[in-house]
Amino acid sequence: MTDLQERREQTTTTAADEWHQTACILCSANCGVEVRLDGRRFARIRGNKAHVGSQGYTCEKALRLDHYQNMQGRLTAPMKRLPDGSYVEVDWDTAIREVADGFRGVVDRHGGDKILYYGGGGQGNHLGGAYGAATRRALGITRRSNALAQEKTGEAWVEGRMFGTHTHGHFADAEVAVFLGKNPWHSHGFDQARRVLKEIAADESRTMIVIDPRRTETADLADHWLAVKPGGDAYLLAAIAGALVDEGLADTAWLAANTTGAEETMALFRGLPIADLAERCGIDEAVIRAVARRLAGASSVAVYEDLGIEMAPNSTLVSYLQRAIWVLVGAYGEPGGMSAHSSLVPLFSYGASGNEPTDPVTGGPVISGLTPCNELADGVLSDHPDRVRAMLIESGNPVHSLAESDKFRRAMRKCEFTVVIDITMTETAEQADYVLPAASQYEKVETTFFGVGFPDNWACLRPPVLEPLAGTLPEPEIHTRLVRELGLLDDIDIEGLRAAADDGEEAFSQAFMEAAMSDPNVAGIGAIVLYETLGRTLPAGMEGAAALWFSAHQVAMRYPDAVRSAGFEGEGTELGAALWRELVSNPNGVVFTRHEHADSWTLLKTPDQKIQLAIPELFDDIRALVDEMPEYTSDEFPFVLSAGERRSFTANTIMRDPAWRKRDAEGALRLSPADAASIGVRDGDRVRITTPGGTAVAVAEVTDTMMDGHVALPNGLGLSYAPAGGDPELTGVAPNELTTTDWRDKIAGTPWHKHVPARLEAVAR
Ligand SMILES: Nc1nc2c(c(=O)[nH]1)N[C@H]1C(S)=C(S)[C@@H](COP(=O)(O)OP(=O)(O)OC[C@H]3O[C@@H](n4cnc5c(=O)[nH]c(N)nc54)[C@H](O)[C@@H]3O)O[C@H]1N2
Ligand SMILES: Nc1nc2c(c(=O)[nH]1)N[C@H]1C(S)=C(S)[C@@H](COP(=O)(O)OP(=O)(O)OC[C@H]3O[C@@H](n4cnc5c(=O)[nH]c(N)nc54)[C@H](O)[C@@H]3O)O[C@H]1N2
Ligand code: SF4
Ligand SMILES: [Mo]
Repeated sequence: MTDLQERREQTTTTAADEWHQTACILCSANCGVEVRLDGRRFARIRGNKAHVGSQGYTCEKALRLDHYQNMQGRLTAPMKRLPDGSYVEVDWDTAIREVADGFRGVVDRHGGDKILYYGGGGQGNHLGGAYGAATRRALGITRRSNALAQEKTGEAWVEGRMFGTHTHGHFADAEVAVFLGKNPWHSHGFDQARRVLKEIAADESRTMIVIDPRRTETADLADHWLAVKPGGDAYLLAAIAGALVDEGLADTAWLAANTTGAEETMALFRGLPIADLAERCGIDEAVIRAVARRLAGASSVAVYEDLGIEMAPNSTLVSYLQRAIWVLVGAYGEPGGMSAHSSLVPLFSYGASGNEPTDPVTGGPVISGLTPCNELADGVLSDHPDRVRAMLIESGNPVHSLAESDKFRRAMRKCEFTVVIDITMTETAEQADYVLPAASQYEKVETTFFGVGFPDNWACLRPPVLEPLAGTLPEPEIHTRLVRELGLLDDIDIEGLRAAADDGEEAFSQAFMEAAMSDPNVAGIGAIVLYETLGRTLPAGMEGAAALWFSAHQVAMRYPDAVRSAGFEGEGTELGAALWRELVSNPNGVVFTRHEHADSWTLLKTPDQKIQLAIPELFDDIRALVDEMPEYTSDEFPFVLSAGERRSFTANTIMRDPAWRKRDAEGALRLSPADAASIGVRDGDRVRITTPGGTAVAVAEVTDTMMDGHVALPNGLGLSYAPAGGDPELTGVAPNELTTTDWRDKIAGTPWHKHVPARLEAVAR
């Protein structure tokens, strides 16, 4: 038995006293956990101390993961929609044949570019998307989108122009940490967030700055909580940038050496009316100047922006302004500061930055290959000849998660052919022509590509804890069957490659490279060729890891020194092979690159490997900030609703069973005491919320953490769920029944979900 098989034996034994290493899939942190089984139940769950990133840390949510794994309503057979809207079970062979035929028909009638591929991964499952790429290739699908195109595309638009790549802060070591529209106490986003936040708060030499209208749990730990008016961030940040330049705090020598465009950018900020901007955003000028000085005086500054600005007015502009600020103070490339990083599999490509194509139907910018989510449904519902006619959706729930749920529902029904791959009958699956049941994230090998660490970056390939539930298949198998049915494997010498794989990695590597050179299809559907060949030599359950073989070799080729510093030995393909072996056999995760700080500069992808501080396309918008700040509220809709807050017991739509929530059972509408009094509601009363998009009733939570005029609903509520033996029940408000697709950023098309005008009324008791 090989070492690998031995480890696999150890991790799949079902002895009740055995701990299985896996990860929490409820947010991007993917903390390592260990579970003990009782049959198929997760009897005990604890943090995995040996995990490379989380080192035993978890938040309260991980302990409730049995509600995911053992939810009611798991699909156990492919479902086919009948003309009356009901579903019948079909066997897998029939489903694969009919799905392949259905898509082939759309390709014949309209072309593969009229099919939309949506999703590809949630918080903890990104392997399926790697195989989905092969199905896209097989069908000629070029249109893509996923949740990133309703949050991070504005940021990517900015980062592509400034750095040509993604940057991230090292909060564990930062002297000054800034959270901008981000509540890491609940939403995490970096390893061991609460531990890090508490450390910063306890250390007098370090400073935490939180910019958020709500006094969040993170704000409570901050040295400076800037309670910005909702939507006022552009004004606040312009004022900080203005103060930096005014007071001569910009690091001009550093800027001259490391950036281009600094002078024109400083000229733009010089002389901005700081007092006026301060008044508009609701923050004292003295506080703004104090923050500017603190940033300028710090040895390291790390900044995290998130949905509070990415889903609010001026979102792309704010993404730029915050970066301009930390570049002005020279906060790039220092230990504890901001840096580019390596990736096992990059989530974004920046190749077209500055020259983004537009969607042929909606005209929106296609950033990193993604059509803006807010334009998808409108495009389908239009009569444009190039509109999308079919959809393949996997591991995403766009009917629930995208603006104006009903519009997406109608768009799906208007399509000629729609297929959803999910583990259960979601709001989106309920509109599909076929639903293919996937194995859960604990029933197959999985990983996340969210890793953004620097100087060390890690990845964790988790072996399955359980066999797939009967009737379900892991995505790699589903895509392989589809691609095979589409005939793409017919001309590839799978047997020959399999034989090479049996002869060992070196033989396989050579045979695969030769095959890829002689037939472009081999590379095009590479994940599936790897799955069918190398994958078959991996221990049972690990086949789906095969797609990462290529990624491991690529990382080793791109960053050989950093991979060697991380402890791997060898040159060329030996180095990649060493990394691959460790990845596929270490369930505690692997540090795959260990960089020098100087690498921050070589990792930049700008033509001159300097930071491009100026984005002239945004300069007019910055000049316009001297005008009045627009008010989006009115007499009809006097409140600003943040539709989709992260809380203790929210996890997008991954957790459907409402019983997983230990508090805030229905997901309350939070509002300030003064606002509650003004509409005559008390804690626990019902409130009707009306927006331009719709209306809903929520339970009220009166809290002095909310600013007057600002109210918030949680994200991920309003899911239907049938408890064992019971009828389906809807708990809480689905936020996108209240949003509209036109309410969005003019640059990236990202929604303004944090800033929805709303009216509130007490519902009679
Ligand atoms: N518990 C939990 N954690 C999660 C998730 C989850 O569902 N549940 N989802 C994960 C995902 S997919 C993501 S993208 C992240 C998101 O993580 P976050 O962005 O941190 O989460 P939110 O609570 O949606 O928004 C952050 C803050 O924005 C503030 N805000 C509202 N309006 C404004 C404004 O105008 N300006 C500023 N500056 N702030 C404003 C809100 O008060 C809120 O505190 O969380 C991840 N982590
Ligand atoms: N109004 C409003 N809307 C929002 C937000 C907000 O704050 N406000 N937040 C937005 C953000 S930041 C995000 S990231 C999105 C998230 O929304 P989506 O991108 O739609 O993702 P999830 O809700 O995580 O849905 C994941 C789906 O994957 C399914 N699933 C779970 N495990 C597996 C598996 O192993 N295989 C397959 N095939 N499927 C699986 C689940 O059942 C679920 O249907 O929501 C967005 N929508
Ligand atoms: S929800 Fe996020 S932070 Fe909490 S345990 Fe899971 S992965 Fe870790
Ligand atoms: Mo997200």
